[in-house]
Amino acid sequence: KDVAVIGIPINAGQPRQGVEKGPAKLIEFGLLNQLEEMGWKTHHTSNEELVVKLQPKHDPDVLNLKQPKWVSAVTKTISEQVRSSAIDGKFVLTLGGDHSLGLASVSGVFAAYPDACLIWVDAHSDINTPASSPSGNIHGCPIAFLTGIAEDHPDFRWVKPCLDAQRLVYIGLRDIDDGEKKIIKEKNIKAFSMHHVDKYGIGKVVDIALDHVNPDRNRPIHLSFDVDALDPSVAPSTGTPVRGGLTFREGHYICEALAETGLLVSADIVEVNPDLVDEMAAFQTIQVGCSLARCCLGESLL
Ligand code: DIR
Ligand code: MN
Ligand code: MN
Ligand code: MN
Repeated sequence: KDVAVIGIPINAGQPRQGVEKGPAKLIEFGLLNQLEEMGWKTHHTSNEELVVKLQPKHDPDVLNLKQPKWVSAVTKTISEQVRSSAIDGKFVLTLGGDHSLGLASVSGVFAAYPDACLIWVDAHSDINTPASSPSGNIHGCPIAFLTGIAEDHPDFRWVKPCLDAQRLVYIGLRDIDDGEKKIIKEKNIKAFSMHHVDKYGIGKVVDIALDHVNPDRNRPIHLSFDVDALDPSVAPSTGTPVRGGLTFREGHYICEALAETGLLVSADIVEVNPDLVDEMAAFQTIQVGCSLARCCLGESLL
């Protein structure tokens, strides 16, 4: 049991400072020790110097996207770390950092496991194309590049369209742009909003989600968990909180149920911003981030 814990301390995919401190805070809180106590051998890479080193001097908007060169350089470089750790047979746990890092984790995991499927737990669908994005923030765009539906963009030509839209499922959505709604409809992407969580309950939602992306339960699974999927009362310190999110247990249930399949090969815990709200809120959010990560790695399985 080996886990590569890969920090991706990036904030360039969105406008709020502080999210780059998320990975270090999760580690400082004791995540590595916790995983070791569960019997995992941990291999940690913080990438702190790397992310700073890769910041270009000049990074103007290109085709509406903000700081494209920095996001591209970081995610491209770290996707290689993810790929090689996955090929090594390690569980890959990436810590964010903003959700533009999905470009690194999903590209890397799908290079190692081309038949994998993706479960994206988020208040947002992060499927804006450069043209549809109302903000220009790249954390709202990773899925558009990964599925190959984004318009050609000079900084993201390295991203292979590795993700079939039918191998993707969303859970927790409640704040989706009009352009994104259109894409989700057109591409017939399976999406469970909070309305569906209320209607069916989280147990049923995860079952149906898996039946869709992984009907024979034979595909490796990558989970990308944006902590803003959780209700802001559970995870307050995040850049774009939205009311009416997953409860503490619903969030943990998703991680536990995926771990229980034995097919989970990698997970992202992203958008923890310890500079937001206040110190208590930050502590609470970091604590939840650590416990979600532990559940992904099998804590609470009997
Ligand atoms: C919005 C917000 N859909 C955008 N996205 C967020 O900027 O594209 N993603 N907050 O996490
Ligand atoms: Mn997100
Ligand atoms: Mn985000
Ligand atoms: Mn989000």
